[in-house]
Amino acid sequence: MGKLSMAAASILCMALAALAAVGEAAVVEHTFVVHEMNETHLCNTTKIYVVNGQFPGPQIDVTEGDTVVVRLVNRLPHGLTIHWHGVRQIRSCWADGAGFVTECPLPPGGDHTYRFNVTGQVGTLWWHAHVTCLRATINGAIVIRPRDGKYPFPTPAKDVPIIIGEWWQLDLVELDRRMADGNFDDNPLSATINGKLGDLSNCSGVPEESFVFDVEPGQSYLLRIINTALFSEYYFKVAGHTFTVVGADGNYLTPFETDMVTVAPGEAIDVLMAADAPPGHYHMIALANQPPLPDPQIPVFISRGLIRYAGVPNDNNGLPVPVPIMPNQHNTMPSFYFHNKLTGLAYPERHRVPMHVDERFFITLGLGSICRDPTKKVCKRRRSNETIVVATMNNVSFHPPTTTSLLERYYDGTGKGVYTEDFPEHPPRPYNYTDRAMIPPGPLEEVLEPTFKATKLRRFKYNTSVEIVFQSTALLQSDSNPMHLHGYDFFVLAQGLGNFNPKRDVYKFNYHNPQVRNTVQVPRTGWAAIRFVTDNPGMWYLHCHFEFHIVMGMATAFIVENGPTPETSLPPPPPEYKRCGANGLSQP
Ligand SMILES: *[C@@H]1O[C@H](CO)[C@@H](O)[C@H](O)[C@H]1NC(C)=O
Ligand SMILES: *[C@@H]1O[C@H](CO)[C@@H](O)[C@H](O)[C@H]1NC(C)=O
Ligand SMILES: *[C@@H]1O[C@H](CO)[C@@H](O)[C@H](O)[C@H]1NC(C)=O
Ligand SMILES: *[C@@H]1O[C@H](CO)[C@@H](O)[C@H](O)[C@H]1NC(C)=O
Ligand SMILES: *[C@@H]1O[C@H](CO)[C@@H](O)[C@H](O)[C@H]1NC(C)=O
Ligand SMILES: *[C@@H]1O[C@H](CO)[C@@H](O)[C@H](O)[C@H]1NC(C)=O
Ligand SMILES: *[C@@H]1O[C@H](CO)[C@@H](O)[C@H](O)[C@H]1NC(C)=O
Ligand SMILES: *[C@@H]1O[C@H](CO)[C@@H](O)[C@H](O)[C@H]1NC(C)=O
Ligand SMILES: [Cu+2]
Repeated sequence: MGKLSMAAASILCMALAALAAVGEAAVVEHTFVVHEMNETHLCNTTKIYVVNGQFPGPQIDVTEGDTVVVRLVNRLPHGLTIHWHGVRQIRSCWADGAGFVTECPLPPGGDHTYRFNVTGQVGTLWWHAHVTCLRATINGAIVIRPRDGKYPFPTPAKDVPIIIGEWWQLDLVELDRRMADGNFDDNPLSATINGKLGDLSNCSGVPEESFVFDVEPGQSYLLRIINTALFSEYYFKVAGHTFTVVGADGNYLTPFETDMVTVAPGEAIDVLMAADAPPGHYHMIALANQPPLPDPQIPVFISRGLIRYAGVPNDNNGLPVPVPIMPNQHNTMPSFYFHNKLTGLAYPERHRVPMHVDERFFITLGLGSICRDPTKKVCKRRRSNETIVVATMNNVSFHPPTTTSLLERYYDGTGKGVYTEDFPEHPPRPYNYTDRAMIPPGPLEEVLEPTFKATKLRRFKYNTSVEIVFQSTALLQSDSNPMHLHGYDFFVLAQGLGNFNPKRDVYKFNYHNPQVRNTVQVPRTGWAAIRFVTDNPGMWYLHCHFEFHIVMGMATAFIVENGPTPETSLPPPPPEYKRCGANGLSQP
């Protein structure tokens, strides 16, 4: 889409939304045709996978309470599912779209209809492919507007998605294969903002196109910042402007002022930006952060865009265009400070934190290795080619099924031999989780590194209050971990650096106005505590949203049993649901 038609389209969306808001709940219908497309960046034509010829894909605009119906037509040579990231899917787990967890991928040539309601959520969510790495280009925003048209902040003149992503030259299916083999040396070529690499990238001096956003002086804009990247957390700034953070993951936040937003893969952050600077042009920048050495290093990923005030000539009156001053890419502390400042906008009836805990988990997140030869338990470790590097939760690396879906097995009562229900409540042995001496070439990791693959899930009775403390470890690397739970929003009670200490740290828990999220960025060498009540029956994927971590096994799934009534139970699969095995549904 051109710059102008982009702007025109968002104005049209606004107008339609305003009309819809006054009416009854609507059915919002889309057809997503997924196909291959050639796109050229940096003098190289690459085959990518897209929906309806768009990267990022089409935006889904709804008003809270609407029903969404998406017909998915698969014209790829690969299997495919689409996940509606953050949509609570209350009693509609069948439509969650998690490959091999809630359904088998739709085979090439197939079509499939997803139908679900968007209830009790307002703000920004998104959708993406949920098999292999296809989500790098198969993704888009879900914008949910309030039914009464009222925001708990001044109504913005316009809203715009800021979809931060990556441009890959490597075929995404090939990338997935390589990551599953423990190889995480592949990198994207560049960061993108709304699909644009930006003018800091060029080939033979010809700069790449930048994302451009046109503003009117004095107006206020709602930026819906979504991180769809496979790899990195991003810092986002606009020169000469500050933001008021007002929402995240389809929930409102207590507004606060900042000049920088941090957004991890899976997160969606809503901010207001007032066009209150002297009229001119201003650069925006999205910059990926990463831990410093001795962690494995990636190149600098950056995309630069532009804010243009109306009435300012194209040459910005001959003045230089201000560039925001970004933090050092190796400094991950701004992420911790940003996430630590978020609190929920208290709605007493909906957002009451359960004060008791029925089941308590302490879950370590890290890497490990298994022997390449599956018959061996002993092999040369430390990234030798006798091992495959995997990712773990409580020292279990998730092994997803490849020909069946966990939800169907659970529903049919045929889970035996496919999964067990003994995902551990705590790591098998305590160690100093955040000791950076475990990062190679450190001496400490060798005894802790061996691990194993298994399909260990956990089953909960309906209406169980669950608390999880996630602990990011420094085992082989010291990454943060954006943990995402399907089918739920949870309270983020607290986060901290170092090892979680229950005696000291429970006093930090915020029971008054915690943020309500579907993704929590567990800080690098730190922890985060969440709580939720199992009020939505089904099979719900819990995983890190760094793609290499999920492919390598940093995942599990929670089974939530039916409650006592039909209103608290998962209905049978809807007629449009396609069972594994039917119509050749199985592997990609
Ligand atoms: C992409 O380009 C290749 C090589 O020129 C061509 O064979 C292929 O048909 C193109 N694919 C599409 C979808 O246009
Ligand atoms: C979605 O909403 C419609 C209309 O209110 C209702 O008939 C339907 O049962 C709902 N579906 C689910 C899964 O709750
Ligand atoms: C172009 O991209 C392909 C992968 O699609 C890669 O193999 C090749 O090396 C790239 N060429 C250049 C000049 O970067
Ligand atoms: C092109 O990129 C190179 C290296 O990234 C940079 O040094 C050069 O200034 C850029 N040229 C243009 C015209 O942007
Ligand atoms: C593993 O690495 C060694 C030494 O670099 C090499 O000789 C051997 O062929 C490799 N084995 C495999 C299975 O790649
Ligand atoms: C854990 O490791 C960190 C970093 O090396 C160190 O500062 C801390 O003292 C260690 N804690 C314990 C209990 O050994
Ligand atoms: C994980 O379990 C393996 C045994 O399966 C053990 O050797 C290893 O030390 C454990 N690692 C951690 C971090 O607990
Ligand atoms: C859920 O459990 C709480 C107490 O733990 C109880 O007060 C409430 O009535 C239960 N709700 C349902 C729907 O079972
Ligand atoms: Cu992770």
